[in-house]
Amino acid sequence: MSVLKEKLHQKIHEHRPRTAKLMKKFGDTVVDQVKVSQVIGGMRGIKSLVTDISYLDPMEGIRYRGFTLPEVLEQLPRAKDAEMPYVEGLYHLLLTGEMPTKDEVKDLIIDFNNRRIVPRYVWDVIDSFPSGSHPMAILSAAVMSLEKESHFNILYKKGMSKMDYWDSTYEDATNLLAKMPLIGAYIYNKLYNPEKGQLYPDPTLDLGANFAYMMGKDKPYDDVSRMYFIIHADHESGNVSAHTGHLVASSLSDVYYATSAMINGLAGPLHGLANQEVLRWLQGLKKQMGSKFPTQDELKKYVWETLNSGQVIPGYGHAVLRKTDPRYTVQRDFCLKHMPEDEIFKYVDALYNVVPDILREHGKAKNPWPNVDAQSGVVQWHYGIKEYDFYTVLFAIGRSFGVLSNIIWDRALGYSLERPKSITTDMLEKMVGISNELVTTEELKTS
Ligand code: NMX
Ligand code: MLT
Repeated sequence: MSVLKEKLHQKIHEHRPRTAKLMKKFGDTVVDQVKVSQVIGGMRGIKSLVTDISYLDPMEGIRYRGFTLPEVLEQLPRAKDAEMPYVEGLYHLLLTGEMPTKDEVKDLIIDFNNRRIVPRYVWDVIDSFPSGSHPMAILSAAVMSLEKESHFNILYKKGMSKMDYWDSTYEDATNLLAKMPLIGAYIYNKLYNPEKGQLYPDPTLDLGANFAYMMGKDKPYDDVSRMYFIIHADHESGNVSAHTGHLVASSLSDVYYATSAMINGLAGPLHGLANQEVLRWLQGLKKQMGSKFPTQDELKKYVWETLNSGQVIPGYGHAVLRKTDPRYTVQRDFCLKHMPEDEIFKYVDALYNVVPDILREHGKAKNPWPNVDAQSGVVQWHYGIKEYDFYTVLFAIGRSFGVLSNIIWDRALGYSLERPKSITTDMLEKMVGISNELVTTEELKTS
């Protein structure tokens, strides 16, 4: 058993009685109440999931296992010449709640390297996609094609005990995580850099550096990859991708089904795809401006035009956050250090000075501040990844670390099949004491 797996085993053993006690002794204690607006409005804010991997405070932003992002980036072990820590160390932190030692990370890097080999048929699946396919669709299918490798499924069919579910889930999850960057890089090269041909990983490199190598990028793209995968890893359990992964896995579908599903959820423009939308929207502005940098008034006009045509401002707003996303700030600090003169970065910064006030004046968005996606495409663009359709694939590789860590713990703690209850509109109307009479727009305006 690897060092990480042994530690995880111990943590699971210690944690199980806590969950069992809550269920047995306090199962009837009320945690939350549900309003009509929440039932209709995407269940916003209802406390109905448990995870210890991360917690999102609306004002402070994300904490992984109690650590803020700056603390995570500062305290996780890193290579001698690196600015950003090893992604493998993050996996240790998410799974165990403890910062790993350098030796523990080294052990894990070797373990990941041993699990990297991607079967030939996955390349065939990717190669068979028609041109014009979105990279997220290809990624989802590539992950799905690996399903037959699932240890969990083999052991389930043999009658594995519930107490052991976490073990083969850990094996499947770690195998998949080790392969994800290779699959991502292969998709990129296949779509946008076909002359590169077959790709071979460098066995001496950690996950982030190897991804940079496979993308054909020099330093500091290794640090960009590490930063990118780490900051996108988790955002507690209720976001669409994490929740989808958890939901699908709750039926004991294996991690390949669950990860493919989470990728599909991430591919929506209100979620992970917003990072490509930001770049598309910025390019629209740049096209209008030609070689001239926009004035504040020109920026304001562009933002209002987008809103008045019924579209959202990509990269702004959030379902939970009510302040600037710390993931935005981490990337902004990186940009200030490495690319302060980058033109697109200047656009993003200039927009930060006008968008929040406009969104407040517009009066709809509860959070006028930027989220992670407002900055992430800029960094990729700067390092030559200009095919912005690809950006959400990078988000997905990072997000897999959080989603899969959660699924391993779901299995360890025996979390139930997810199955909330739905009701009809008639029932809702009866509950609030109205019948389904015709409602006029006038009545709604005055109420
Ligand atoms: N631009 C314009 N309108 C907005 C924006 C925005 N950036 N954000 C929210 N609104 C609108 C929203 O469409 C809704 O309008 P309506 O009443 O007509 O349906 C209203 O404001 C209230 O929405 P909120 O309660 O503030 O936001 P909600 O929790 O429903 O949605 C997002 C959250 C993230 C989906 C929303 O802010 C949005 O669409 N942002 C732009 C897309 C984006 O950046 N998504 C990425 C989120 C982060 N991620 O990586 O997943
Ligand atoms: C995420 O990282 O999942 C997004 O910020 C969306 C969310 O938290 O709802």
